[in-house]
This record gives sequence, structure tokens and C-alpha cells, in this order.
Amino acid sequence: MEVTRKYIEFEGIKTPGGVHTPESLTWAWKEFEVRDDDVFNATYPKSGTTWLQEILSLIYSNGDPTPVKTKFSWDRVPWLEQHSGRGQVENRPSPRLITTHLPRFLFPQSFQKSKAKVIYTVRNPKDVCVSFYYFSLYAEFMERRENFQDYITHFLSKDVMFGLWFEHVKGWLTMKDNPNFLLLSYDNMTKDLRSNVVKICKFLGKDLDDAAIDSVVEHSSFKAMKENNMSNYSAVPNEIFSKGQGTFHRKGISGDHKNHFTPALEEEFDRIYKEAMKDVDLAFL
Ligand code: PPS
Repeated sequence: MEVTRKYIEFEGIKTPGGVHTPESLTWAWKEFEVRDDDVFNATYPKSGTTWLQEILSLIYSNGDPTPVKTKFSWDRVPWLEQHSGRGQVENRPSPRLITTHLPRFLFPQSFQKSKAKVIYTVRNPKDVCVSFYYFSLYAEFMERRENFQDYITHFLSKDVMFGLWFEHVKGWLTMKDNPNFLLLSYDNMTKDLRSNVVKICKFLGKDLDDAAIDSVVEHSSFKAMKENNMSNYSAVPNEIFSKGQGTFHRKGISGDHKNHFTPALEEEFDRIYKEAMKDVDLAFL
């Protein structure tokens, strides 16, 4: 991967330049043929993407941890829109587990006439902002900001990677009544992972026994994933993830924004949130 802080702008959305090209984004949007048994792990960045990659891998192995311990997460549940996506996904046997950060309006057009399933995980945006800030210090392909306060300004601007959180979430929530769409809350998963795994299994029609569910929960815990070299990105070279500057599995909690936002910054963020999300029911957050 070419390490560059240059973003590719595509249909008004910025994506990291090293792993995305206009061709890969166009292919994902307009040419990729969705199959009825495809399962998509869709997220705004820093909202539980890697967590769902692990959970889905474990559900599809019936709780057997061998795949998550022997294969990289990005090979098990690859990103559709990255330039490696086509080679990874196109000829893969079904059922394909596929990750995407694409906003709804750039999601594959062929999805519309398919029975494929989408799981969209949403996280408290203030925690997403904190997690993204630390990621920007550690990921060499991210634009840097001097301090957290400046980062909040960036997060609330159209320059942020994959577009505004509000637009991303609102776009995907237009699907909330579709039976092939499951909305998950990262914050709820941190409170009760097991019931969320059961919910995911039910949605996917996967009939796992109690021991298999227990194994999914055990091997997708924050601790297990932080220690799993196949999922913690430790294998990624320092030129891409600067290990001295942080770690991918940082805290894995809900509410870390309380340690970062001053009362004034929080009040301002909440005001912007209320205005942007005034027509949206996200009470479950
Ligand atoms: S990315 O870069 O978009 O793929 O990042 P993503 O995986 O969406 O989000 C990274 C944050 O998710 C946390 N994480 C977890 N939390 C709880 N349990 C598990 N198992 C888990 N795995 C990853 C990870 O620590 C990042 O959050 P922060 O708040 O930075 O710790």
C-alpha cells in the first residue's frame, strides 16, 4: 500500500488514497454483483467494524476459533470498496462476508434487487470522534490535527473521511424497516454482547447451540481481539500503523468521550447533533 495522507474524493466523499481508487469505488457502486446470500458488515469508521468482522467469522464457523486465529480479519471479511476488494470478493464462494464503510448512496446498486443482508452498527458519535482522533495519530494515512479540540472541528466538517457521521447514519437508517437490514448499537454490545450475538444469529438464520454462542462471545471479546494477531493489526507495517503512536484496540468502551470533551465542547456537539438528527429516532443509542 502506498502510504499517503492524500484522500481520494469520490462523489463528495473522502476516502484514504492509498487503498481506494476512483475505479475501485466505481466498481463497488456500479458494477459489483450482489448475491442473495451475501452478508454486509456496514459501518461508519470507528464504530465496531473489526468487532463485527470477528463476530461474523465466528458465527459462520459455528463458534470454532480456528479461522479467526489463522486468517487476517481483512481476508475473512474484506472491504468491498478498497482496490483489493474486487480480487478478494468477486469469485469468493458463498456466503460472502463483506465489509464496507460506504455511505448508503454509494452502496452497490445491484443490492436493490437482491435478498442480501446488511448489518449496520452505529456508535455514539462522541466516542467515534475520540476513537477517530487517536486513530489519526496512529494511522500514517490519516490527516493530523494539532489537538482534540481541532479534531472535533474536523469531525464535524465535510472533510472527514467517509463523510459526516450524521449523513452516513441517516442514509443507512432509511433501510431500518427492511427485513434484510439489522441495526446494532456498539454501545449496547459493550453492555451485553451475548444477546447481540443471539440477535445476529437469528437475523442470519444461523442456528448455533449455546456452547457455540459462548465461543463466539469469548473469542470476540475486546481482550481476545486485542491479543489476536490476526485481528489486532499488529501485522501491519509501522509505515502504515505507527505502533509507537498507539494501538488499534485502544479502550473498547462506551462513554470515553466523557474523558475528552469539556462541558462546553460537549454542549456544542450535542446542539449540532440535535439539529442534524432532529427527524431521526435513535433513542436506542
Ligand atoms: S475501523 O478502523 O473503522 O475499522 O475501526 P472499527 O473497528 O470500526 O473501530 C475501532 C474501535 O472499536 C473498538 N473495538 C472493540 N470494542 C469492544 N470490543 C471489541 N471486541 C472491539 N474490537 C474493536 C476499538 O478498540 C476501537 O475503539 P476505541 O474507542 O478507539 O478503543
